[in-house]
Amino acid sequence: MTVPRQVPVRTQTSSCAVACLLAAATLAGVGAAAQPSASATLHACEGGATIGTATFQERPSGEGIKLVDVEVRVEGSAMAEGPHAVHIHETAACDPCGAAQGHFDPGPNSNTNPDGNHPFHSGDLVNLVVDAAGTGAMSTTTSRVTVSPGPLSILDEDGSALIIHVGADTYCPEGVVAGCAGGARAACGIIVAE
Ligand SMILES: [Cu+2]
Repeated sequence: MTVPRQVPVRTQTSSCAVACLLAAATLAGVGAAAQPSASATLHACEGGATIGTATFQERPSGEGIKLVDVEVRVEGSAMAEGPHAVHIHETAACDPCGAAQGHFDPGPNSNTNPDGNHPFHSGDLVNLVVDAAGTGAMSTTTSRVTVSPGPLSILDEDGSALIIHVGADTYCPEGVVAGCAGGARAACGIIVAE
């Protein structure tokens, strides 16, 4: 009677020891390489005040596809209440905000035209909703871009910028309609590797 009881106890202790070692190794960062990440400090297009941040955290999906978690936060009074289009634009330049050029859309069939190829660009994201106090947060995940090097990397030769627009992104359901991707630019941040 005693022996059968001891066997499961020893087994449990043994598996616990392995699990504890793995947990400790994970906590210490051993065996888990840091995933590529990037960030941008967002400035108002008029006046240049700092109004928020954007972060880009890459991670592998269960199938090994690269996913990027994007988080955007703004505060202050620079942004009007309501939804605002958010995109990754094709050039790391914000002075003026138009210097960020069109939407990030690499590849042999690239079409960075903001309204003319929307919402099909690689850099198209989702609306940021700002409250009456000027505070807003947006969180989304995209598989259209990567932070790590490669054909979809937002840290390519000329870099990229995150743009928040004055208007909402309608995602252009009617095709090419002026302003359907958010219209004028409200804020911009150059994306830099972390
Ligand atoms: Cu845009």
